[in-house]
Amino acid sequence: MGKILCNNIKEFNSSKVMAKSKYEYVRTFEMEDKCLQNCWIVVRLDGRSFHRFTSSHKFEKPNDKRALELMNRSAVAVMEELQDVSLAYGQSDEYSFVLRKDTNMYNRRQSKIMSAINSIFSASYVHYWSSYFKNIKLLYPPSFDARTVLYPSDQNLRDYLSWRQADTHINNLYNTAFWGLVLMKGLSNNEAEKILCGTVSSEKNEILFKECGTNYNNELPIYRKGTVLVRKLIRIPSSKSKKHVVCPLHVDIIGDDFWKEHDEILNLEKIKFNKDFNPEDNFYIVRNS
Ligand SMILES: Nc1nc2c(ncn2[C@@H]2O[C@H](COP(=O)(O)OP(=O)(O)OP(=O)(O)O)[C@@H](O)[C@H]2O)c(=O)[nH]1
Ligand SMILES: [Mg+2]
Repeated sequence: MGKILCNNIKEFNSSKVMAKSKYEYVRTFEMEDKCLQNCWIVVRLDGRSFHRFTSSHKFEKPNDKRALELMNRSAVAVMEELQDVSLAYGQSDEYSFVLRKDTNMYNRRQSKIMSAINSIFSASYVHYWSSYFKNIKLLYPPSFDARTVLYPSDQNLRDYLSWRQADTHINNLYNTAFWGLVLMKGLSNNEAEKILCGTVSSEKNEILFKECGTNYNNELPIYRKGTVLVRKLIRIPSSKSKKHVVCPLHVDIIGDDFWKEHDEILNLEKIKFNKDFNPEDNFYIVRNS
């Protein structure tokens, strides 16, 4: 029975190849959306209504480390699947993916690239949820919006990433001070908001230190800097061959140091061997390499 069905399918397919159906013309309605050559392609995802999602799932305030690590794991899944994503940067409920400017993935079709990234990321977020939120049930499916932006110069790309990291700093300093006043000092949300209204960074640092005894510089780097994911080759003590890994770093990406140390990214060179790699550091082995 199974064999007959199989033959039928074959016949149907070959006749389809020979004669185009009268419906074929609808393909011409598809829009050309090829990303301009020689530009960095950046896809940014952002959690949809995560204010609601995070409160429904009782995320810790102002930062829930489990949530950030789940975002990182989902972003690594994107890098495992799509080799031309050379760097990713994430904070809060957002992640940016940078594709090599010479990528030919999906013939550079914007909608294919963006939808593949969003789908791998969103599915992974659900898939890995229980590994990070062990006893917390996922109450409803989280979702993400996505946009694609092209950057024609290396400086534009660096400025884009600097913008996202500056945003991390601004938001995190505010949120740390706000929740410090509310959760540690017992102020109401309105009172905390009034105290912080119109303050500059140094004043927020001072309020945090004086009122809550918190030195902002001692907050975890993952909160203050976000996470940048880079590809490296490392030698793992238990294995003789070099392994392709993705390393999560919580470092400054605004200054030159990061770009000098990881110059293979902008120079479009091969993944570098990291001889200084500390086995104590976190890394994810890339499955599809
Ligand atoms: N408690 C907690 N909330 C978080 C954390 N990370 C993100 N959020 C929440 O997620 C929101 C993300 O901000 P937005 O993306 O501007 O807001 P949104 O509700 O997702 O709305 P849209 O993106 O416009 O759909 C923050 O305002 C927080 O409410 C976290 O670690 N802990
Ligand atoms: Mg959001």
